[in-house]
Amino acid sequence: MAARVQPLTKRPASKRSVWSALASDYNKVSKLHLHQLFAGDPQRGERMAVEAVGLYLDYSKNRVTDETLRLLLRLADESGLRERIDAMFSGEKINITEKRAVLHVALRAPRDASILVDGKNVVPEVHSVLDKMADFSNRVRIGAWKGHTGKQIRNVINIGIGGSDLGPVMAYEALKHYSERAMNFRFVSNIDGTDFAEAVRGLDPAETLFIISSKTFTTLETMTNARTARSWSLAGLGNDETSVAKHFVAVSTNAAEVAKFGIDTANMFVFWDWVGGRYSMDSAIGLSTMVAIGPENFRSMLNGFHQMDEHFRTAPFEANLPVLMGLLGVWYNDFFGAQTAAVLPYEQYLKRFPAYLQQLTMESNGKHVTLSGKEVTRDTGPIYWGEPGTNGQHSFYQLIHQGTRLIPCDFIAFAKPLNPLQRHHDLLLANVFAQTEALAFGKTPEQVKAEGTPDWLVPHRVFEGNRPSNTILAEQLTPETLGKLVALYEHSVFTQGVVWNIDSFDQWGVELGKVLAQRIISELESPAEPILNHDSSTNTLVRRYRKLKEQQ
Ligand code: G6Q
Repeated sequence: MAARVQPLTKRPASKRSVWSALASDYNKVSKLHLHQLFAGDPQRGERMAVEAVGLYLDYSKNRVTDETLRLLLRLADESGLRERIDAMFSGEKINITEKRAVLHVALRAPRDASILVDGKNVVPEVHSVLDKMADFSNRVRIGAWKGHTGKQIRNVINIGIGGSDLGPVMAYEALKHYSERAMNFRFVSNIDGTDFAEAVRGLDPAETLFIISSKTFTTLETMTNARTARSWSLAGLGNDETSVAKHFVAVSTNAAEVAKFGIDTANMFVFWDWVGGRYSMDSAIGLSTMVAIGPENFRSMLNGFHQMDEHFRTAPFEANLPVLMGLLGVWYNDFFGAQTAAVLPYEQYLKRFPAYLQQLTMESNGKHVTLSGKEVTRDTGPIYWGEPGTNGQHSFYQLIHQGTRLIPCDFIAFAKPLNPLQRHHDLLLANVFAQTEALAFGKTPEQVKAEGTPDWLVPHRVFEGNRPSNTILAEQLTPETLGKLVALYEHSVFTQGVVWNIDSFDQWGVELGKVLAQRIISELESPAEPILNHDSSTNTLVRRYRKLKEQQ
């Protein structure tokens, strides 16, 4: 199982030498300004760019020299990245703490591919689920799948949380342009009753289909919302239990729990334990996406994912988009001490992309021990955040431009708009290019003075620049492009996880949250005053809540 993982943990000696070489390089490079790097190399903007599978990555506005890149690539080699990529793609159980293969790449493998897990080719099963999803989606979209009273389904509500929610929401928003506009798509995740109440507001239960998405089918939030949905649906359909079959379908790995909940397993779409929650938007968890955009568009999204997978698997590291982005992230995280990274899509449809990436990156690489359980010696995953441009420019960009922290940014833009209106798109793109330019080159006191600024105001209007960014430019936001973009970040996260020698595919911190509340629930709900054995703060909060609740 861990045949290829084990030796990596025994490799620190050579890896240490490249870390120290990078540390000395940092001492030199951190004193250089991007305007010097550009002035010294007029071709830099063309040289430090890679185009692959239709995505253009300009990484020239990063605080690196050729030597830095050479060392970072050596770091990747010495971390065993090539072997780890092969291990992932060949179904080895690289998620060692859960003893699982990590095969989201199999979800988008072509029909004739063969990927073995425990000696069994999983690709035929992947495609048989996709076919079942396509048949179901088509029937719902054309109105052949009718509700209990014979009405057509007009509303689809996905109930799920975390990986069973963020991907579907992000993909629906990102691909809304391609969606069936005669239908409504809503998403319920929070256990806060408001989420459900607002999602069903104004909807007719006879026209509403719920997709209960949960890998385990035991998650408190999802099961609570699913039960509430069941009551809401039954109440609107004459409390006829047979209506459940027409208004509820499940996406899960756990058939027993699905049946226990009362959903016919014929209406269940499966996936597998080798698909991590945050890597599952292209599995059956994407059912709401497929209903929204149709099977053909969904398949073209999978094709986009697959193209990036193949690029990652085969391209030399120096021309490999996820590898380069991952390594640049390590450079800022571990040498410049950057604590965060901003993702700034200049595309309104990608408004949920930063939230999606927060889970992908932070749940994957927010780890403090190595694969062998030892405390890490470097900082791991940075905090990801962002908002779509240009809105962010009118709020937090101030800190990126003139604050005291270094925040590496990814700018994402598309050449062709999906909604071409007058000059909007040129103005949008002018902002992207202007921002990356201003961040890199800033404005000197001399330039500020030359504009006629009074001396006392000059320091306030100076921009020191030297603030790094990547620019990702693609032709247009299509299902295929979205697949490429998500896979780009998935593999960039993987690259970083390999360098840090951590398990990017477990999530014990999330598991903890799933059990923590259990003990307190009964203390909040018990009619008799409970005996509390928490700390004094928690005990007081519990008592205060009980008292306030009684006063209602
Ligand atoms: C993702 C995490 C987590 C998970 C949710 C929902 O990688 O494991 O976000 O997706 O906790 O879990 P279920 O799908 O099992 O309900």
